[in-house]
Amino acid sequence: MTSAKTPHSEDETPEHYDVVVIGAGVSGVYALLHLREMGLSVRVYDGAPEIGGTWWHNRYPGARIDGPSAPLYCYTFSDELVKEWDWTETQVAQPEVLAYVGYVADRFDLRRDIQLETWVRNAQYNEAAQRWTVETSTGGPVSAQFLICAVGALSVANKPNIAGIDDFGGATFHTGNWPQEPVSFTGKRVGVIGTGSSGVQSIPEIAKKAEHVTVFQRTPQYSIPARNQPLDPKRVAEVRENWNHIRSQMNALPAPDVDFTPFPGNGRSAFDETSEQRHALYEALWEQGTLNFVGGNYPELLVNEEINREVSEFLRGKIRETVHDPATAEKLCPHYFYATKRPILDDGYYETFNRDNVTLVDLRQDPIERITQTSVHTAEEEHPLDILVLATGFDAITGSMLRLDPKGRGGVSLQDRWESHFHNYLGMTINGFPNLFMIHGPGTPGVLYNMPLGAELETEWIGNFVRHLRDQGMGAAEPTLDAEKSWDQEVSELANKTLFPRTDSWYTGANIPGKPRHFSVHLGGPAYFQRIVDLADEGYEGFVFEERHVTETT
Ligand code: N01
Repeated sequence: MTSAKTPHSEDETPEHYDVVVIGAGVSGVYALLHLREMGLSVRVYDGAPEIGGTWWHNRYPGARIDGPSAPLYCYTFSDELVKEWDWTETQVAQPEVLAYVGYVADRFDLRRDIQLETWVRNAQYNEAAQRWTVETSTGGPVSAQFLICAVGALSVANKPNIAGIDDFGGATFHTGNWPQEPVSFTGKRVGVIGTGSSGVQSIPEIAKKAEHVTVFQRTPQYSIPARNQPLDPKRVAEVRENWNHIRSQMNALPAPDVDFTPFPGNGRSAFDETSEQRHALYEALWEQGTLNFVGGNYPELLVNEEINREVSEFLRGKIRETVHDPATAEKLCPHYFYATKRPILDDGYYETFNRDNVTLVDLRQDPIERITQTSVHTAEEEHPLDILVLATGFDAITGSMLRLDPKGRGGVSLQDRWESHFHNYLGMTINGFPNLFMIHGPGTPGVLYNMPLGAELETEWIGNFVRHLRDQGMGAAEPTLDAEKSWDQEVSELANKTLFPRTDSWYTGANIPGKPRHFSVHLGGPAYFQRIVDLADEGYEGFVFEERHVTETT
């Protein structure tokens, strides 16, 4: 199927590929593997010095998988891979996940098509050639018929706009851009701003080393024990033996009853059980820990205020039981609907506030006024610090596409197209940007799905789309504006059945000042993937195909 010039000779300018993939994280690595196996010529660029994407950059202390437990957070496409790779714990730590992605790259000989330490500076659609021209930080332009943006849903670090933040004279680290060299906290006074997943994972680890940790908390968060433990060899053997069945189950979870809730939970209605029975379930799920606190809960959890309030109160009770000082415990108690922000798993987070060397500052009562060379000044106090950790999250889901800012038809930039709304179709394609695909873009289940599996399924769909386009003798395709509108409606309708849009979170863009507010995750889960497969089978409704009008290597 390869139709491009040989991509590796150095005297060709520009080099031509079938596909350029931007990003060598979990998604980009699989995109290369799959599309290359289809016979396409593929080049991958990544700005980092190693592959791994989010697992390369987020190497702060305590970083570990807080999603599906090992061995289920993994690529699913290869039986051999499942048999070869030995995960050690249920909630695997960052270095091990990074090593896994590296292993996959070596195992499938992917590195020769990945160019690291190379930032894509510009990506421009050439209408006459029906190709993308890509300029990078390290060489001449390259051209590709298809552009795959595997740029990460959580990649653009959010640096808070706090007066004086650049004046701080000590070391400042963002959890999402953690340095490669080890950071020593020993004997240091450390301030951590932010108490999302990254803050909750890192604070207990930093507190074990630092002289003192001051936690600056704007919104308290619910967190469930991760209950991390060594992986049981019996469980590993069982998974390996039954991998085909498990893989099919992973993508065939109980179909969501989208008229009621996109989250099937345990399938038992909370209203069919007594208060005692419900509390026994919450207690059992708490003991078990992990994200099963959500998955094993009642289907009403994310759609019914009353049940959500009951669960939220149960979790506040756990905080009050754990934290010795009642005033600190109250400050740590959240009041939003549980799980409408990304659920967090922790290893001793609330217990950390019982330590003598940890202080909690509630920014809602005592806001930060400015940062100086030596201190964070809140309204009530000066907090002298040696190290400032910004666990302040990301311009999520859309930020990395906007940073890339591809230019589509007529030179229109994505920043202009998305100025007030993140228009797209299926979460993967954008009108005016032919032959461009996003993985885990806004409007996919992405961040609320098993991300490696989601990346595989999206990539396979994109591969089939490319094959179809070429088989039909077409040169380009893009979605219609109407298709984008109806997709947007579908994403919003699903979200509006739930409590999600009622909470300020990075799912809605509310964490970034000035960002258009929109709940950008498709809540269909497995139904989304069935939907896009059906759409392909039925002839790609919603897309306009343009005949090929030039040779592909022009
Ligand atoms: O970011 P967040 P994160 N002044 O946005 C606060 C994934 N992840 O990096 O809630 C003061 O959740 C902000 O306060 P508020 C996971 O999906 C995965 O922790 O906006 N505070 C919040 O407390 C996760 O959800 C793993 O009021 C400010 C915090 O900073 C996602 O990444 C590990 C502020 C940001 O929390 C993001 O998590 C870690 C300001 N100006 C993360 N601005 C895995 O292990 C922001 N905050 C797989």
